[in-house]
Amino acid sequence: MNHAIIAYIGLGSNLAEPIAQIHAARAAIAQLHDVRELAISSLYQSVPMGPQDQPDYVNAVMSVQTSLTPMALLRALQAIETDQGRIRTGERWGARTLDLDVLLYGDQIIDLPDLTVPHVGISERAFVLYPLFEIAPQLVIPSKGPLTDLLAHCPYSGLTRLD
Ligand code: A4P
Ligand code: MG
Repeated sequence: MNHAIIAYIGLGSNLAEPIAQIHAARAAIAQLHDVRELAISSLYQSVPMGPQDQPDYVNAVMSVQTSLTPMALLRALQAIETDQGRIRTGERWGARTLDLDVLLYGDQIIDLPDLTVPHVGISERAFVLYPLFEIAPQLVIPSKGPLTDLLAHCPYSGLTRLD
């Protein structure tokens, strides 16, 4: 792969057998053209952020090496969401079979109409930071600082490690 970048992807599901959804998504990502899986965290059960009248989530974070552009990676992830039955209701933070977020793309800061990287919620979300720490403890997040500093301000609450 030429010009490969390390990207981090957040996986989340709270409908239709979330654990199976996450496993299927991981396999689909690993099979994308010009994407190679590097690592995946444990799965975590987490209480919903946002509306509370929805099931708990299962979350994980995966690192990949890729030569796709950031937008091509986003589009490929959205196609996997659609394949796995994601219906976009328009409700903010509503329940979904699968949510795939581009958390980080190398050390790049991206501010496009359809793509903000680092992902906007990254620094406050325990269900992102703790799985990320498992696979990249030394990580420094562009414009936000060392992952360990973010973790120090993010309580491990509402999270249960599965496996
Ligand atoms: N978009 C911009 N930047 C990105 C990026 N870095 N990665 C745009 C992915 N997408 C990005 O996303 C809306 C738009 O964000 C897309 O069109 C894309 O161009 P979406 O997936 O259609 O909608 P969404 O996921 O409902 O909205 P949003 O704001 O991305 O929600 P989040 O932040 O993904 O939160 N609670 C727990 N415990 N665990 C969860 O995983 N997830 C959510 C959704 C709510 N509560 C949760 C969890
Ligand atoms: Mg999303």
